[in-house]
Amino acid sequence: MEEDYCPQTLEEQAQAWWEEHDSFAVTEDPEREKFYCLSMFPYPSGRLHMGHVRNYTIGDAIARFQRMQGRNVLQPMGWDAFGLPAENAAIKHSTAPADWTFSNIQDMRTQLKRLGFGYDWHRELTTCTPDYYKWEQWFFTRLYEKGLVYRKMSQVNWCPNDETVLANEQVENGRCWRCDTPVVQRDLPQWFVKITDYAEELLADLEQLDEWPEQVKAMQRHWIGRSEGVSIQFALADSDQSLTVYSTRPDTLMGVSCLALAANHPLCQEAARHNSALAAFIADCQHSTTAEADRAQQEQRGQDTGLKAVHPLTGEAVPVWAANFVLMEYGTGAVMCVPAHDVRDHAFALHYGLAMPQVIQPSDGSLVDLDGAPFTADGQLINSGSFDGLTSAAARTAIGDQLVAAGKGERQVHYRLRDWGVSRQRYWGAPIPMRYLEDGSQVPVPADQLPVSLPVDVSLDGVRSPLKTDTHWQQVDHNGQPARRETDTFDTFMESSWYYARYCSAPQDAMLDPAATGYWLPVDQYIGGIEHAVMHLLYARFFHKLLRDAGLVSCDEPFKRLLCQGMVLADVFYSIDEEGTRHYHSPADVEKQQDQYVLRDSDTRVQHAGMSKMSKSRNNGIDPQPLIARYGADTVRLYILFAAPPSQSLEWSAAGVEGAHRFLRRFWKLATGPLTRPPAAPLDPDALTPQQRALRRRTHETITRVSHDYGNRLTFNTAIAGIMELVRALATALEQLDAHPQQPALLREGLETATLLLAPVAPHICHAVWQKLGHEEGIVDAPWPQADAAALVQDQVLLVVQVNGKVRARLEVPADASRQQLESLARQHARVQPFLSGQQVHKVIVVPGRLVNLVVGPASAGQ
Ligand code: OV8
Repeated sequence: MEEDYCPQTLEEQAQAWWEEHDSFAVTEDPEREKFYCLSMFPYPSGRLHMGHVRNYTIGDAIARFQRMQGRNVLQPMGWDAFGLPAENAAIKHSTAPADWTFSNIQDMRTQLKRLGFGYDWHRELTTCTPDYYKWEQWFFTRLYEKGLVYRKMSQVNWCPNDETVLANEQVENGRCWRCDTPVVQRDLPQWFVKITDYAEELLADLEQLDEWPEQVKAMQRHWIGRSEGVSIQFALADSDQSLTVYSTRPDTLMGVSCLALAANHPLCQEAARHNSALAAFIADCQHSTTAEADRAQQEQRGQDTGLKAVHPLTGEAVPVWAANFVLMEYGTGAVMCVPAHDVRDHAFALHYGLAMPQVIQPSDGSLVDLDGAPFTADGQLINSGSFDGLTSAAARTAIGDQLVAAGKGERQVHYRLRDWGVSRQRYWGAPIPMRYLEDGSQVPVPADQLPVSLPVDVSLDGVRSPLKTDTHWQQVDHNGQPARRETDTFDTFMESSWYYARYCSAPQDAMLDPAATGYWLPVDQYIGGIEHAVMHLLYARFFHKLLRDAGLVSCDEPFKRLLCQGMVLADVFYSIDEEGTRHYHSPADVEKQQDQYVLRDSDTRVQHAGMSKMSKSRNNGIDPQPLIARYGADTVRLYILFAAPPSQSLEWSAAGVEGAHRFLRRFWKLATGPLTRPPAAPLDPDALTPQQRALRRRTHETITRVSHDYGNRLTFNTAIAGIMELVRALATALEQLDAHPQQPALLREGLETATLLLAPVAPHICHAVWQKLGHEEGIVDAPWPQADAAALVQDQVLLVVQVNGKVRARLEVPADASRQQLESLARQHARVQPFLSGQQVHKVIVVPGRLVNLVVGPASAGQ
């Protein structure tokens, strides 16, 4: 009979069963439809946090559901093992990054197994091992040979604390995204991969991704930043030189009040030789510590260079300024300023008292107050000579045409996207496989000398990469010539740009096996955090196209459907000490007494500061491990999926975890009671009472609903709510187990269904129940239940009977009853009769299938 629910034991048994049967190992099977379910692989940072648990629970539920649909499901796991955190931790704990990393991997793998995730561990990969990064190095040298890789000096964002170059995206408000140190500018030779060659395709193919969140596609579109415009030539007065500017608004050309140059533009530097104010301004700009990404946003400052340009259409003189908001790295290092119609130029002109000629007016002819704000929208041209009266769109064509005809302009498409700088000056990364010969030339490492292995037995002092100081390692023979190795390593986004493909098969002698990638790719479902919307997801799409062009994969896009999970939030609590310092307290240490929050086992009051993302700084992280130990993996999984739809933020609630656990106990009680006995009589749907038919309908409706929620909407929360209702209904019906010969078989069907439906979410308990119900096969391989169309037919409906608008009775009636039948059933009902006696029915309102309202009043005499 009923057993206690003991998650620790039954979860261990289920996991042992999967292990023994190697349940999650898969191979290509052209006969079967494949499903590749991938969750973003973790940085092996120490222990799993709740964001990981959420990510991997969502992925596992999808994978298990798809497997029960009969698909050949690949769900792999691995380690994004290079990167700064390992180096920083190694410095802190005086270990080598490799040791720290591998020990974390051990711990985190154990945790993932404890959560029961169904990974094919045979495919586990670790990006810091030479057998992985060798192929990345090989591919890089191929790209070099194809002309898709180059080295150039460029101003980079430099984090003085981490001693590394940061990509623009890694600079947040002028600070390092990892350690928050203010970023400075520095010139260094860097390796770049030509992502801009693929800008057009990366943009166009977003259209194919109809199962990606619109928000992510919009972010990528913005990041690529395609624009159509005209590059316009301004001759320099008294010189044979000219300046070229690019503008998407040639319709405003007649409103130009100056040209602005980057401080390090050669013409500026030249002019500064005779202009000390300009020289001082340039020097100031170069000492600016503002990261490139943020410079465009800072206060506009400038200095007149004294140079004059010639307006290409009017011939008028246009002053040339140096300005801090123009970047040499972007476009030509020169822009045209149109203060009346551009926000930044407007602020600049206001600050320096520059002219602000209005050349566009609103199409409705209304007036614009340029002292307040520029008019940036499209409109109609004024003060523009022969172009007056044209719309902005027409003027863009007309002015563009005239510039082109005069040889002073060219139509161009531009992108905001820059080439991908992949060099990092840190140690813990894949060495960039390039060498420098004594004559200064650069050569790729020959394929037969790969990998360039990273020495792992090192000690870190936290200042310089061991590669930079190890001259022995740096020296190498290149076909008989002395050469020096590149000491920079790859950006870790290189490793994460192709790992999904390496999971498909990991040959010893090749980067990828096209037959295997052809079968498994694209990934059918990719799941990960929204923080990867631009960088990782754009680099991986780019890399995929490079792999395709090398014949290593055959589809155009790596990830068919994308789910970006929401954040996990938790309560923030703090107290303030005598010195006024805030101390954050873990939600686990706080309890509510009456209406106040206090620290557990003390009467120290704490303040509640709402909910926010779990973070170390606010001490509001909830460690998954103790929860798993206390409640079991199924409870944690169930809670996480039940508490919120996957793409929304999840507000952590201890009471919610308790609730999930209670449900599993109820389910266990239902499943281990009398229903484990096989029913004496098989289910005969025709022999059911109306009440039993209703329960059976609920069972089958739940199948329909849950299938749709898991498969299409990915809303596990609503699916679980449906299963919970079904379990509740079954538990109630269990009380009348012996009331009807069909009842045991009916409940058995309901219970088996609920178990199958719950299996993707809480696989351990469902595995155990399935065995108790006498199934030899594991529930992982059980086919998904199908709703029986006959059971879904609603042959009875609930009719509400009102007398003068007040509900007096509810009764089951045949779904196809006529109005007349409904009225007569209502009148005859025992609960209704008393309200009719001595009364006369004046009016009857019938809403078929729902309601009968009898309007009655005193019987009038003579009737
Ligand atoms: C909390 N290795 C990279 C990475 O992000 C992925 C690679 C493909 C570039 C957790 C935090 C508070 C997600 C994350 C990712 C996955 C692996 C984190 C979500 C943020 N979060 N939500 N709640 N507890 N590795 O180890 O950081 O976006 O999808 O799982 O994360 S990672």
